[in-house]
Amino acid sequence: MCGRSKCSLSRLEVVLIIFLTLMTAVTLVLLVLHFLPREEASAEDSSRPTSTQNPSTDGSGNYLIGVGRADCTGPVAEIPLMGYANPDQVGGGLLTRLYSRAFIVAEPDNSKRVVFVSADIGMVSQRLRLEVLKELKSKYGELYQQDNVILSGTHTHSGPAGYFQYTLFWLTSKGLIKPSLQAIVKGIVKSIDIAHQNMKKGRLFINRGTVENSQINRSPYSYLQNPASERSRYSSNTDKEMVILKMVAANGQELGLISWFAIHPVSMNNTNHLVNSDNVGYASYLFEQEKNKGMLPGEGSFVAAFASSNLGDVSPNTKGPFCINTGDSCDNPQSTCPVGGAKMCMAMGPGTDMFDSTRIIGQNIYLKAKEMYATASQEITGPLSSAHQWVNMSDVSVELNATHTVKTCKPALGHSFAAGTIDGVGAFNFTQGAVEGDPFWDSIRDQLLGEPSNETQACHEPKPILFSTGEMTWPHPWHPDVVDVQLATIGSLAIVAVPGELTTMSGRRLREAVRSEFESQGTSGMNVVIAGLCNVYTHYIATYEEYQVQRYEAASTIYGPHTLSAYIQLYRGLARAIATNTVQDLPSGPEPPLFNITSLTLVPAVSADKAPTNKTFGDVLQEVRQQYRVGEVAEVTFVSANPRNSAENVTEHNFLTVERYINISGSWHVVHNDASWETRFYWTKGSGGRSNATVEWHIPSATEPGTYRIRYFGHYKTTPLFKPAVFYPFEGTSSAFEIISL
Ligand SMILES: *[C@@H]1O[C@H](CO)[C@@H](O)[C@H](O)[C@H]1NC(C)=O
Ligand SMILES: *[C@@H]1O[C@H](CO)[C@@H](O)[C@H](O)[C@H]1NC(C)=O
Ligand SMILES: *[C@@H]1O[C@H](CO)[C@@H](O)[C@H](O)[C@H]1NC(C)=O
Ligand SMILES: *[C@@H]1O[C@H](CO)[C@@H](O)[C@H](O)[C@H]1NC(C)=O
Ligand SMILES: *[C@@H]1O[C@H](CO)[C@@H](O)[C@H](O)[C@H]1NC(C)=O
Ligand SMILES: *[C@@H]1O[C@H](CO)[C@@H](O)[C@H](O)[C@H]1NC(C)=O
Ligand SMILES: *[C@@H]1O[C@H](CO)[C@@H](O)[C@H](O)[C@H]1NC(C)=O
Ligand SMILES: *[C@@H]1O[C@H](CO)[C@@H](O)[C@H](O)[C@H]1NC(C)=O
Ligand SMILES: *[C@@H]1O[C@H](CO)[C@@H](O)[C@H](O)[C@H]1NC(C)=O
Ligand SMILES: CC(=O)N[C@H]1CO[C@H](CO)[C@@H](O)[C@@H]1O
Repeated sequence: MCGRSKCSLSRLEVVLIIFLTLMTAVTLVLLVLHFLPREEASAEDSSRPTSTQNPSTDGSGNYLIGVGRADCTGPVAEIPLMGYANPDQVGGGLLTRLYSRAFIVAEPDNSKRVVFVSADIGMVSQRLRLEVLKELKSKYGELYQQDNVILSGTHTHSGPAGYFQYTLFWLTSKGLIKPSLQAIVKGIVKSIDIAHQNMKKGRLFINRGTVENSQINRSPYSYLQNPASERSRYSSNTDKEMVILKMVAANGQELGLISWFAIHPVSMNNTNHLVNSDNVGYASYLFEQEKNKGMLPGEGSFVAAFASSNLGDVSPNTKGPFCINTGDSCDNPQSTCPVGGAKMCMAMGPGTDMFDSTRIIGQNIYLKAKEMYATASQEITGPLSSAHQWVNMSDVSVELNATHTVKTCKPALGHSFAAGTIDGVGAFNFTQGAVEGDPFWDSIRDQLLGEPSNETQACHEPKPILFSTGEMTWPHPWHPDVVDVQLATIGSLAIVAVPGELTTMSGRRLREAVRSEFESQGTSGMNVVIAGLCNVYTHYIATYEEYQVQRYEAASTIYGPHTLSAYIQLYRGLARAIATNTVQDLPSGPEPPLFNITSLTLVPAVSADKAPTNKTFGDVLQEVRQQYRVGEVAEVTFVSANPRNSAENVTEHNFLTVERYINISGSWHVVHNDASWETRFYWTKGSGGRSNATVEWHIPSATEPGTYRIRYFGHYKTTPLFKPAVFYPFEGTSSAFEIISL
């Protein structure tokens, strides 16, 4: 290999080697995030005075409330999907659109406001947040800033990657992909714009309930490391509690809801290529379809967000882990199989396939939220507040007690990170629970990336370091030092915005610490929820005890064994500042950096599109049948162009419609679009710029008999000599077909 000062030309090669090593040797970068909710402490919580019961007698609202939803899907083909870090898992079409959902709550005199955004993306990155805040500043001045805007990702593992500036994520995204980043920035800002324009007097209600049969703990062996006395306070090793916030205008109009529930949106597994919002996105879809009657998905004013919480160790794949080769259970401390090792140990969902599992889990969550929404009666009243700090997480001293002070570490990932999880396995022979390094991989690592310093190794004990990312700075730092800690309160509701994935027990400890901090400052009965995947991504946060056994979540707790203790101390500080009205005295901390990232990417450039001889774009290659029954799949294939053209050319593009013929008017009426759960858009690339689009309509049982057709909309690209590329819209239409009754 080249010395750093010599041969800068081959640095690209070095990056590629590192990249390929990372991607294949370690299909690991399971940027698996978590969601989180809160739960069992609920018996105790609900007995508390959650809010003062003094609904305004004149019927006017306690707050000004605005809600908004905007598309943030981005390019649906050829871009790596964010989550499993599987280099083969790139976009190849669309199942459901991705949305940013924004909620603004302001005091009635408009003096203070809080913005909560839940976006159907893997996680919020620092790059994304900085760009959103910059846009907001140019539009709204000081109104929306880092302290009162919370950005949370749902943690779907089926959204486009490419919106990261730290090198580890940059590599696994195959670069910084501007159309991907821009789609999310625009979508988030637009959802906030819509909410901002819609603000009206209204009231907030909170409710809690238990969602059954939808989660398992995917690291139960880690959970068992927590003290028995602590575990005995809870009836389950996952938080089954869902918290919802219902929003209603003073005139009675239903505005929307936010739900916080801890579940990984990994019902769609790492073989999926269709962009979609997974189980929690499907819950949003069902709720919005129910409230926005007669509207197409993505339309209508009611906004329902199913946001992430302490989902770090929570899987939706409720059948549990089995060896896919032998059928044995692999629910063991290393999640390994007798034959084939850890690679064979996978958990599957309750359904017949991943689509079915997504549907079942999404529907469970939706039905519970619907019930809780209908019965929510506990009103939230009182002032708003928000506190925010930037913190160098590599450098936090934590006072455990009067005699012991410990420190966080520079970021590093352990060997078990490369093992992945039962929701998405890694590669090679990495296993979970490794407390010793593997000389083979360590020596490859040392040659390629450099040896971790003794100081960092000691700091992360007992984690055997695979990647000492905090000591890797070329071409930019591999992991963040500076992270956001943020807390917002709306009356008795406290939203803890966490930059990562807390495990179940980590979430319980953090909520309890924040609640008791408020209490000790004289503010009792706070409803504390954890919002996950907020503001900047830092992988996982396991408890100190869980950290000792180094399963995936612990190996991915990047600031070392005391990461959770550090966060607890920091969030207590924010709670204290809010409770004592001293937020303005909090030091703002070191500003996060904005790197000048190269536009170099490994994603193929979009070439000019070509139609087969004697065909044109939108021509039908494979027709529908003449007749279908409900429950069947209508399918049509068109001459297509790269769907990335449509993301470049227009911000919100719809790829397809299913239309019904209305006899009386003699016109076609759209019944589904590309955001519909019932439709799937597959794109397959051929050679020489040729490609096909196949649209499937999984005909739901409620479909009325009649005459239907399917249409497809795209943009093709031509590259005239010496001129910029031109994009032309085109469309295709299937033959009409009949749906006949059974
Ligand atoms: C993903 O789900 C499909 C079913 O939809 C299944 O056939 C496949 O084995 C699963 N793959 C993994 C890696 O879980
Ligand atoms: C964060 O702290 C570490 C350890 O003290 C230090 O090396 C690093 O430069 C700091 N980073 C920033 C951005 O201040
Ligand atoms: C302080 O914490 C350390 C580390 O957990 C523990 O060993 C020690 O006993 C504690 N001291 C007191 C006084 O609680
Ligand atoms: C993992 O694989 C490498 C290369 O095949 C081998 O040298 C190493 O011993 C293996 N490690 C374990 C723990 O099996
Ligand atoms: C770590 O310490 C050992 C023994 O003190 C020393 O031989 C080795 O070079 C050190 N490694 C690094 C990376 O500093
Ligand atoms: C960013 O980097 C590019 C190429 O390395 C350079 O041309 C450009 O001037 C840099 N931009 C800024 C704002 O530093
Ligand atoms: C294209 O159309 C022309 C004229 O109709 C015909 O002669 C030719 O055979 C067609 N080519 C193909 C590949 O179908
Ligand atoms: C549609 O209208 C035509 C002409 O009015 C009529 O003949 C036909 O039966 C109608 N079809 C249906 C399905 O109602
Ligand atoms: C497109 O569809 C045609 C007709 O079904 C088929 O012959 C061709 O191989 C397909 N091309 C691709 C890239 O899938
Ligand atoms: C929104 C947008 O940019 N639309 C453009 C897509 O491409 C066609 C053809 O180049 C333009 O006419 C549109 O304005």
